[in-house]
Amino acid sequence: MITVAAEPFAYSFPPEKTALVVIDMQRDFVEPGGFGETLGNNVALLSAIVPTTAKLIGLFRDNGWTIVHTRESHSADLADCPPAKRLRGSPTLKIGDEGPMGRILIRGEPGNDIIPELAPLAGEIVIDKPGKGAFYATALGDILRLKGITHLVFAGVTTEVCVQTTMREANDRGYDCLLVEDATESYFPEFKAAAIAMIRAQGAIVGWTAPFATLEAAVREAK
Ligand code: TIU
Repeated sequence: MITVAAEPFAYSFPPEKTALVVIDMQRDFVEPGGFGETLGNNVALLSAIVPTTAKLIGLFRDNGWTIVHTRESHSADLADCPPAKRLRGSPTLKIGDEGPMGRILIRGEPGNDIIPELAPLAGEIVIDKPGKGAFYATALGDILRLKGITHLVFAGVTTEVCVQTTMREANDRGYDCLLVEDATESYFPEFKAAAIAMIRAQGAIVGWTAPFATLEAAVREAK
């Protein structure tokens, strides 16, 4: 077991039964012209976590631990996109419309690619998810069960939307979850802070949180 000086108290994980889950670090959310910007957000805020997230992925790669990447995406015919999602609000472009990086939030389009700095390597698991949570309408739960995974470490965007939704889904399924604070970001800094606070409140009601350096130090000390 590796024990991290996390909040609200120590988080222990068996690395061979732990997966890193990197949520939706795709061009749609991080780069101008994608889904995030069509919703009215300043996407520049999200780039700040890329170097730390790359180090986190590197830590798992160097140790041969399981890595999962997710993408929020829909099929080209929009069969898995509820009209309620597509029609919500007043986006400048709707899901499926042609944008500067191809059709918005559609699987296989350039905008749906994970950003090059964090691109998955062969053998890493990539989950295409139509919802905010990565367990809904995907094979993620089955894949983790077959691999005997019991603990999940989370990174990605956005903290209070897809990251928090997936952590809550995972928590209800019995996984012990750690969120890496400086490897997750929101378009709304106050929502990121609130999400971190509510995840670890009430004795880690949803899970634990820690900065990357604290996780890295724990891994180093365990060697
Ligand atoms: N809009 C927003 O903050 N997030 C999403 O729509 N998806 C994810 O968080 N990935």
